[in-house]
Amino acid sequence: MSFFPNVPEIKYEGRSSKNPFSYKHYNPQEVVLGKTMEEHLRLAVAYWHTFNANGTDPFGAGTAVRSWDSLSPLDRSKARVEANFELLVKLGVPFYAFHDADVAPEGATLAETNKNIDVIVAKLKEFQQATGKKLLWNTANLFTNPRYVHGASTSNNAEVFAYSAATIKKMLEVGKELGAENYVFWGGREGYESLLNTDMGLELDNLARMLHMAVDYAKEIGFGAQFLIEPKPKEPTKHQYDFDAATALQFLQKYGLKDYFKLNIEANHATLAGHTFEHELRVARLNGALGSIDANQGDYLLGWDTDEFPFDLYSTTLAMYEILKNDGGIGKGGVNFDAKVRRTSFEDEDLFFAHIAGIDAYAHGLKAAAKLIEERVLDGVIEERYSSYSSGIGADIVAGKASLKSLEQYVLTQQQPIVNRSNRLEQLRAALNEVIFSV
Ligand code: XUL
Ligand code: CO
Repeated sequence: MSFFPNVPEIKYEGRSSKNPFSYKHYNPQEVVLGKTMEEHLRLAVAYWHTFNANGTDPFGAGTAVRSWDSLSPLDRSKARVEANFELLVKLGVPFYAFHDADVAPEGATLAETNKNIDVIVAKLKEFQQATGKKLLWNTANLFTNPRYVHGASTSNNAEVFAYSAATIKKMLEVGKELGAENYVFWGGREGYESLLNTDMGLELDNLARMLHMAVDYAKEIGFGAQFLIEPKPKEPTKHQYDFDAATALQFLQKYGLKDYFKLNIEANHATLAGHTFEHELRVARLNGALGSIDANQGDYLLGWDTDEFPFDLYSTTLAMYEILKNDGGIGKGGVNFDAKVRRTSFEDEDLFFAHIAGIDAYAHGLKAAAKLIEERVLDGVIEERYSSYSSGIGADIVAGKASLKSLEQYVLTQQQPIVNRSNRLEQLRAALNEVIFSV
């Protein structure tokens, strides 16, 4: 049975194609800087947005009607598994990602929930084997159920901490069973509403305790996935502890967790934190912690996480630039479309058009970023801009040969006034435009 009978397999047809069911830029086997596009991007579909979201917002009901909606909970979950793999095959996307709550209905007890999960995991495994599709990452949803009202690992209620631990344990086992390449921790409700009633020290210590327990258990069961923290500054929590890349890295460092975690950087979370996506990727990269990305984009006119499919070529180009500059590229991570169709795009086909748009935006960004690197458009400018550190007093500073005293001596002996040079940023931006237009 087909869930998307009107959708053909999406192939690369190039720029001149007028077929909306085709890629204009994503050509999986095309080699860019020594690797195929498929290898560079490691594309993934996010289960929750694609198979669970139906367009509800705080003011209105769902607008999308899917064929599985009328089924009983467990049958609905089974149908979604089949729809997931049909979509992956038709899009030619190699990976997917999910939370426990996305794939199986929650039962009345933990034991019942785990039983439901086992039924679905067996089906996921069967379909993975039949199609060759893989799990980029899985995670535990520790934010939807009302028990997480005060947080999960950072709840004031130790019973909730315990329930969270049991849920994470199960999802680590599921990750192992399905061969997940990564495991994500997004602290949706790990934060606080008001400092007036919050023991921030205890909450942060407890968050670290939970992550250490997860590291230990993964070792115990031989689950070799890369662990990832996904920073976000707020929403749903007013202040989230993993605010941004720098904050998450400081936390990992302080609690002796840095060796076990990298970061999953999401575009819309970056902008909510007041950063660009490329800023967050640069911070992660410079700290050896660029693990994976959640590819989407926000709306600069709105202050919340709109999770739109990415179409901004500046952002995808500069994101891919950071990934290409990263040692090993995206590594075990991937480009996961943590993105949802707009509420007004409620037809099944929109799920395909949205992924095609996002995938082509990233393929275009990859080609533009490769050209920026090959032609040294930015490297050349940066090398020249910092050239004062390659010789003379600058070289001494970099080599650690200078002190306040020696630098004072140097300044006192200089006859000429200091001369600065223009940044010519507008010229550089025009050069970037040219590269994006040209690929
Ligand atoms: C929420 C978000 C999550 C994580 C996984 O903003 O991005 O879906 O990616 O829990
Ligand atoms: Co995300």
